[in-house]
Parts: sequence; C-alpha cells; structure tokens
Amino acid sequence: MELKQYLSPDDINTWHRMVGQATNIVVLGHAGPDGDAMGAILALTHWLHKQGKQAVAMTPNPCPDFLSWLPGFSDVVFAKMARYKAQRLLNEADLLILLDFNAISRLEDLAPSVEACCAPRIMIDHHLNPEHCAELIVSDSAAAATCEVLFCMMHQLGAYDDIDTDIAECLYCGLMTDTGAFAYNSNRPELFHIISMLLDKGIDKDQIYRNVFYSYTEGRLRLMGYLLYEKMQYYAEEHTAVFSLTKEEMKRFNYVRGDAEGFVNLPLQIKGTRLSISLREDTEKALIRVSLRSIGSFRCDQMAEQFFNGGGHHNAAGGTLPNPMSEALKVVDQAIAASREQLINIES
Ligand SMILES: [Mn+2]
Repeated sequence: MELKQYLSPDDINTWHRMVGQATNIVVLGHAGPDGDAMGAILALTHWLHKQGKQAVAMTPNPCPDFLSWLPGFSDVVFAKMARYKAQRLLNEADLLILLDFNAISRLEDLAPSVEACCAPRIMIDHHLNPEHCAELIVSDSAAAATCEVLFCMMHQLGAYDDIDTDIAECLYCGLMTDTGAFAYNSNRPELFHIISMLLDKGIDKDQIYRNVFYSYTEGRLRLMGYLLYEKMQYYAEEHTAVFSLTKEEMKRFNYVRGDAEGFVNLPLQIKGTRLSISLREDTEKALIRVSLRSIGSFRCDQMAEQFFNGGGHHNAAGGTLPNPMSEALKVVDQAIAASREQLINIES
C-alpha cells in the first residue's frame, strides 16, 4: 500500500538543509499536551538524536500522568516548571520544530518566548488552516494524528529503518489517543497499514492501551460517576448532552491534571447523541474551558467559533468562556438554541 508523500522534492531539500544546518533543535508541542503531541515530539526527538543532533522536546506545561510511560518522557522540558531552562534552550536554539498545533498562540504562556526566538521553524501538524509561521509546513487535516503525518514523512525520507521500538511506541500512542483507540476518525486503510508497520517494530499495542486507558486515579472514576449521575443534562429532543465541572467539584474528587480528559466523549455513548458539550473551570486561569464533540454531520468547529472563542475539527472542537459558570451555561443554551433545528433534524 502506498503511503502519502507529503514532501515535494523542494520540501525534501528544505528539510535536509534546515535539519542539517541545525545543532540545537527544540521540538515543541502545544499547551495541554495530549497523547499525539507528546508522542510526536518524543518520536521526532528520538529520531533526531539518532542523527547525532542535539534536540530537546518541550511543551508549555505538563501532560497528564497517563503519558509518563512514554520513552524519553523524563527528558521533556515542561516550560512552566523549568522557566529558566526553557528560555535558555530557546535562546540557544537554531531550529524550532512545531508539532501538533497550527498557530503559535496554541503555546499559550510560552508563545511570546517562541515569537521572540529567531530560529527558523518547521511545522508538522494535522489541524485545519495552519498559520504561516514556519519556513516548512507539513500539514494534513485528513490525517488522524500528527504522528501519522510524522510517520509518513519519516518513511518518505527513507527513515523507516531508523524507527526503533521506542519511536514506534511514541508514534502509536499518538495514533491511538487521537482516534479514541481507533473508535473515530480512523476509517482509512493506510492508518492500519501504518499500525502494522509499527507492530513490526516490536511494540506491544495491548500494553500501550493499558498504559493510557487503565491508569486513572480513583478520584477520576468517582468524578466520572458524579458527572454522569448528578451533572449531565440531556436534551433528548436536541440529542445533546451538557455538563459542567467547577474547581470546587474537582477538589472534592482530589482532581489531578488530566482527570477530566475525555469526559466530553462519554455522553456520545447514549444512543442517538449528536452533540456533547463540557464546561470546565480552568485550574489556573480565571476562565472556563469548553469542549465539543459530535457524531455525524454536526459541525463542532463552527459552533466553537461562533459561541466559544475557539475552533477545531468537524467532530471535535473547543474554546473558552469567561467566568462565572452560570453565565457560561447561558452561552451554551444560546448555542444550542441557535442550532436547535439542525440538532433535532439532522441524521446522526
Ligand atoms: Mn493531534
């Protein structure tokens, strides 16, 4: 089976020139790094090390604990926890590679330091409408994950033999987490071709599944029960679920970072659900994080842009609203009202 060839002959030259000239490379993932961001930055960092490059994986803030098994995790620089080191690395960098995000603003608190950094940039991503902020942009919104784009790129560059078990585990993690363990956005045969090539590298995909999905705290499971039982509103006519989570509630369930990860997907398990909306008070900033998930033709990205100061993909999007929660919930009501006809009538 043919894998996608993302790079034109010019792109290949650009890649070799930029990486070839670089001696200090910073490989950046987005704020609130997920399995795809972490998998991609670690896979690429491992590969650059194999080429004898100095490369450091960096994200603005830490990732959830269920990703701490990733090979190389302990070397990732979480800028928030190591401000001085992060700034020094950016000062010394002569190449930045941006993975799994399409705009510098996705780096949040780290964005100004990256904007100020003079090193040239390469972007590898799968989000829509990449910002023109890099000399080389390899982006495919049809790809399931940045790790898929990265794998195809490495393959095209003749680096398949360089992929060892560690790199394969990182790449597989991104493919698995960005598709909900291949439950959505994963119908293309190429994806499974890539997975079989990763299995050939000796990964244990069952173990990776357990590492990611069976590693929750007791508090998370109880919080999940509480949200579904006490907090979820279900609008049967609109086939839409809404729930909210405040800082107080998080405290009650001994919330640790990442404990609310994926909760927005849970209501989609109710037969016929077309849209799920979650609201969560940010634990650090005075704002509310909104997540949207849909099944079928409902456009989450459009609702996120119109009502929640955000954007995203067709079936998965997000944004933010100002406090308090009571006001944010009113905005959600407005958003549902505006799409009411569509939510009642569309095929799910
Ligand atoms: Mn991704």
